[in-house]
Amino acid sequence: MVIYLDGKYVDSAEAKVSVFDHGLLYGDGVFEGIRIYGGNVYRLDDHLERLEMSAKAIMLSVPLDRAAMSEAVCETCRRNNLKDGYIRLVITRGVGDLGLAPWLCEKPSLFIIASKISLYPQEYYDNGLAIVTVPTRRIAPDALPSTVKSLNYLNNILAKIEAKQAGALEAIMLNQQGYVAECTADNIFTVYKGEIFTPAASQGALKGITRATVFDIAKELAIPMREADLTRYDVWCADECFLTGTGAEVIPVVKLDGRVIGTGKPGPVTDRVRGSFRQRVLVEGTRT
Ligand code: PXG
Repeated sequence: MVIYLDGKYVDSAEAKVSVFDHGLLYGDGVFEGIRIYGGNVYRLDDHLERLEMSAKAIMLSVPLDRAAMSEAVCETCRRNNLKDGYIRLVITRGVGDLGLAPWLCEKPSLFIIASKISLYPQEYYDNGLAIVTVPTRRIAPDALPSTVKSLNYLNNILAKIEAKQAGALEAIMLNQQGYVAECTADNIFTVYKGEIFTPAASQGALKGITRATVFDIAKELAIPMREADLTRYDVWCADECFLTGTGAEVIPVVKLDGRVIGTGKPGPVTDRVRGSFRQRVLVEGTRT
């Protein structure tokens, strides 16, 4: 495997960062997870824009401009002959000393991995996921904006451990007020009386690229959709529920906290959104 690392394409065995990198020492950095379908990088510009904004929010400079970044992503895919897979783009604060001070880190480090992805098993797309609500809360937006896709995923990881302990593959994280924020690596949606609802970023949701696609799909299919404050009750009593993420794409949820959602089978709105998503990824995207 060939990795892009700070301007060079190197073998994965040589792709190493320092133990003094603040990305490792403090989770000081930002990242993106991007998909490539049939040689087209899905919504690359949107991902690069989010990366730039995440970096701006933590006062980290992106080493390359948009065009050069785009080219580096495509070239990494080409060098690995990757047509379908998952791209991880990471910018760390770079090498510093053992103190927190980011201004002592001379230059940020940028690396790009173009690899395969492990998806949820197909049966969950066909039959839906059973998920749980976990005790670990989403970090409050006034502590760390949920819109920043940072290298600090520890609370999501704790939530993921709690999900596993409860026998679930994904989990709802609530915000400090007890409203549904999102899942550990996916945005969440409910369908109620023909309308789609999803928590706002102000409630602790990441502005997911797949989530943005669902807004576009809803518009195209003339399905009413809006952001709303959701409680667990709203999810238990929804007609349908689904999750979205770069890795998960669009996946139905049929149970939350032991309560069957709707009919207990993936619903018609979820199916339409999923169908439209599958179409879009095949035709949209930046050709590598
Ligand atoms: N919320 C959180 C907290 C996330 O980390 C999403 C929502 C969905 O956003 P996108 O832009 O992907 O539609 C994410 C996605 C994976 C994976 O394997 C995904 C994420 C992080 C790590 C792994 O799908 N972020």
